[in-house]
Amino acid sequence: MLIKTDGDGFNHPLGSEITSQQTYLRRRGVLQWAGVSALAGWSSAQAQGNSMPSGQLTPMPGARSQVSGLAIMDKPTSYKDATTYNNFYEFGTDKDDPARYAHALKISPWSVSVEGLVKKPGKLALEDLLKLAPMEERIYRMRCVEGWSMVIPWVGYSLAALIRKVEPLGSAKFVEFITRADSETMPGLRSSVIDWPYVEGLRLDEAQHPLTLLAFGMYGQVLPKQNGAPLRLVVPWKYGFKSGKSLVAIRFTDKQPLTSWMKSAPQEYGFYSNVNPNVDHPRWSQASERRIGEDGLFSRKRKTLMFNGYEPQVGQLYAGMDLKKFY
Ligand SMILES: Nc1nc2c(c(=O)[nH]1)N[C@H]1C(S)=C(S)[C@@H](COP(=O)(O)O)O[C@H]1N2
Ligand SMILES: [Mo]
Repeated sequence: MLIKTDGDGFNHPLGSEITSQQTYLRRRGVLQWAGVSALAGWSSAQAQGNSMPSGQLTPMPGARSQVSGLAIMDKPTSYKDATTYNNFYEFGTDKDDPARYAHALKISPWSVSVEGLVKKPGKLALEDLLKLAPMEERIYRMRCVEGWSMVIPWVGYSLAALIRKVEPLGSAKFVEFITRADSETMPGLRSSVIDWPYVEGLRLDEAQHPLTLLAFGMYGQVLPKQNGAPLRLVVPWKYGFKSGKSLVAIRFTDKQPLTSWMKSAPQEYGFYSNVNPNVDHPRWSQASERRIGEDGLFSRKRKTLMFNGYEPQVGQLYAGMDLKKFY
């Protein structure tokens, strides 16, 4: 499989260019999105799927994030690469499968069920989730365990806002994330690489960390389906697979969840999966990475940073832990 890159062409608005008018725009965007029924807009954008955000998906601007330490110098990955080189095994294991097949995913209506050890369990409609906190734009590094990385301007808000709202009980220690599994629309479910649905998990304090993002958009528009529409997790200091796409349930538990990747290959994928250049995958080094659109097809030029560069913000979460053991 070849990666075609167009190198430049990044021109979405920076947080600083976004004015308070965007509050109006955002509301309008929300309504448009909620109103998308046959999702024709999604499929035509899907078919093009290539250049810049084409303007065919509903705009979803975000205000400059208030979370500190987010300014990074890295150049954002082109929209084309970010939307055509994907891992979304529900649609197949090739990098271009999600862009080809995810158009079939039905995202309206959508709701997320909040379950387990919380005072306020229940189903939250997407429309309500969109209004739960102000949308922020956050440019995060994303590093896949396979050794490539991207830089993506996400739009969303801290998962902590949702967690506060549902009021976890004192006994809640972990959060499990369950994603959509629909054999009608997801050809990948025929394969048994993963015990579907795709399940991920975090410790409660990791889930509450301000960097942990509940994302609804990217590049100033709603998420394309191949990137996890209508909402996904983004945990920037962990390997990409911790960031579950197309979430349908969030469950608070007192036991460490058994995630899909732990089930399928426990020696290779641990619960924590923090980006760590000092702990190699059993089959390959994690010391460096290839930035999509920047490096040659097979060369890895960048040194991988501890916690993907977010050590100042998240290092404390792991103080005293042996990260070789808790990989
Ligand atoms: N539901 C679901 N979520 C998923 C995956 C998946 O296969 N299914 N793949 C993960 C992996 S391995 C990566 S690297 C990221 C990729 O996100 P992106 O395609 O938006 O860059 O999504 C993660 N979330
Ligand atoms: Mo990944």
